[in-house]
Amino acid sequence: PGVSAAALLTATYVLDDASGPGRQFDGIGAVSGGGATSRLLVNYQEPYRSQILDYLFKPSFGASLHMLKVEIGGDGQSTDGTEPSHMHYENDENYFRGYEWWLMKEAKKRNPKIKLIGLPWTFPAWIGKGENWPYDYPDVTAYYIVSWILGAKQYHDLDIDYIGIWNERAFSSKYIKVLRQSLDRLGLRNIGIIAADGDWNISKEMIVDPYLNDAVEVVGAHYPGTKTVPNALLTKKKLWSSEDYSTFNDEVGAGCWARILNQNYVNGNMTSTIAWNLVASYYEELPFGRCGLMTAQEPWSGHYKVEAPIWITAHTTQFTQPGWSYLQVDGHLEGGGSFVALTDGLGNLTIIIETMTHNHSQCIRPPLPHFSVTPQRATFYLKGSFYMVETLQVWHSRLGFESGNSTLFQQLHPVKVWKGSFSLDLSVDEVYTLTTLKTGQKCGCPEPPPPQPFPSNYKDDFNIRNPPFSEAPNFADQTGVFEYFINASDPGDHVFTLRQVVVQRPITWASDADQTISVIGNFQWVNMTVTCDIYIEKRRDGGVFVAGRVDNGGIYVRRTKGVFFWVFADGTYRVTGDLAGEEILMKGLSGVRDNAWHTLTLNIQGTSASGLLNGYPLWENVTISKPSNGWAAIGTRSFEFAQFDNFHIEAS
Ligand code: 147
Ligand code: CA
Repeated sequence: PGVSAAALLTATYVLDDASGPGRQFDGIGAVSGGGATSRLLVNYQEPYRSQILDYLFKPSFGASLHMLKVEIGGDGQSTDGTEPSHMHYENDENYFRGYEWWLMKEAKKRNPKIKLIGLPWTFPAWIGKGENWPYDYPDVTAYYIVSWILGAKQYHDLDIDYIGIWNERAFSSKYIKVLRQSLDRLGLRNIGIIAADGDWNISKEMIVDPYLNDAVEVVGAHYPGTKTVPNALLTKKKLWSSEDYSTFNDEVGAGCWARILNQNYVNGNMTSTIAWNLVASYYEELPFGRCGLMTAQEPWSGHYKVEAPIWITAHTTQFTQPGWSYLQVDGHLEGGGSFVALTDGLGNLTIIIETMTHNHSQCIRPPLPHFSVTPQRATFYLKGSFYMVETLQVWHSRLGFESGNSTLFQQLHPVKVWKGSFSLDLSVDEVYTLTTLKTGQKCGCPEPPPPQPFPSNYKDDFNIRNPPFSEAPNFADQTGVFEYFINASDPGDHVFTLRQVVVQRPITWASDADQTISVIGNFQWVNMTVTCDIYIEKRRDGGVFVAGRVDNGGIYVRRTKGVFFWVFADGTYRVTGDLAGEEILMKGLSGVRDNAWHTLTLNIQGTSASGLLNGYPLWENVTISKPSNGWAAIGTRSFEFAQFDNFHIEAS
């Protein structure tokens, strides 16, 4: 009495297919790699590994992704590690390295229609014949990429749908045309080229170069902030956000993802959005920790977490397919937020509405200009062939500010459509899907095991005859590539070892170190004893190390600090406080030789470190002030062959 309720903002929106559909929808996807983002996933035990894969790929189950983009490993650092190339050297070919082949097969097993995309971040050195550049010999680079595509088919029966150029680096028109010709000559006309996986600038060249324009099927931009540019529209090509998201996977990350999934089309005419990254399966302290749609970073415990972005994905993916079309609508809600409407052209209709607020939907980049969103009533009028729709299934999410107080992908009562119309009261930070499809599902699945720290007593003798993967569990290569190796003629007990195999600095994407390094364990470790048998292969100036309290990796690997115990083929040793070897804490003679096995032990307790060679003290009482904690690691002095065996760590 005396006070009237403020009128709720109300507005009407028309969905009509009478004048034909809008752009074709190409699917929602995610990236594995760029780099090494699925590294720890492969070592999960069953049934947990399959459960995780189901959440990502199984249709009508979880994220139900339409596309999987993978890195074409190039032996170089590509954000959270290196991924191995199928051609380390010019005359080398092996299509069983790394885990991307396996991941693509697991995705296809669950969804045979999933689209596959390959994109390189780095290339092995031989591609550039000495230059840190992949375009001087476009035929060589095209041969390298086409080999990957042919290998996918020949060894894994995988059909690649799209191929990229060079992630977020320069493109070369010449190379793109050569690649297109190489594909066409092999009868691979169906494989579309995405270019240039950076900004929109390639569209300017496409407009003036009809051959380049013909060669490119999709203009792909990264982190477009939901906007495109006039030149991109002028190409009349498909426009994609071919990498986006990269945001910590909490509720704000989910808000970011919900907003861009709709608004990349609404504001930017983009018909596909691809998340970096698929699943956060790398040590969390590496760069961009937990920036995946879900988290699976503990193969030793089996613990994983289906985060909110998975269910935000489901709002679109479970109710659309590549090949559907967007309806021509403006898509902006009057009270803020957006909607998209899609159809299969066979009478099905899916509407996805999001009302994310500014502070609840910021992505890592670009900066998000201010906007406001208020509660509102939306009335939709279905016209054309949708006038006949009688009911729509309703799926709903509301994001709170912490996990646990959100509603995620819940089915509500269907709405009745009365004479082509229905209304919905929208609050803020919500997602609604309204759809004619009845196939949506959210499982009440078993809980994964509880989290556990990395085992504090950990051993690997690398004695495995037919390893399922080329890399040993939990080792996360940060420069160089460490592979299982067999010394067929070894007389002793080093038949099965781990070997560093990158012998020339790759064509880099990030600042790889000048040394190779693979990290392992728990970043919180303070005190530890690391023991490893080592075998220097490079004569004269070869060298290897074992290390503890290693405090960095990924794109920051060059500035890694820690406690590094090195031995060199010239019979000397060093203790350094950094990977670069500039901060020398101790040095002397060791008697170590190349092409012989030795055992190194590094012991770090509190502020003191000591080292043993073949079980005998070599140095002691070296004072360590920082870093205070970090991973264990192994590595080499340069890009050189070296072997490691009987790795053992005891830590606390
Ligand atoms: C992207 C990379 O393509 C991914 O591999 C990963 O590193 C991801 C992490 O956010 O970032 O690279 C970008 C790096 C910097 C910018 C954009 C993309 N930037 O500063 O605009
Ligand atoms: Ca062994």
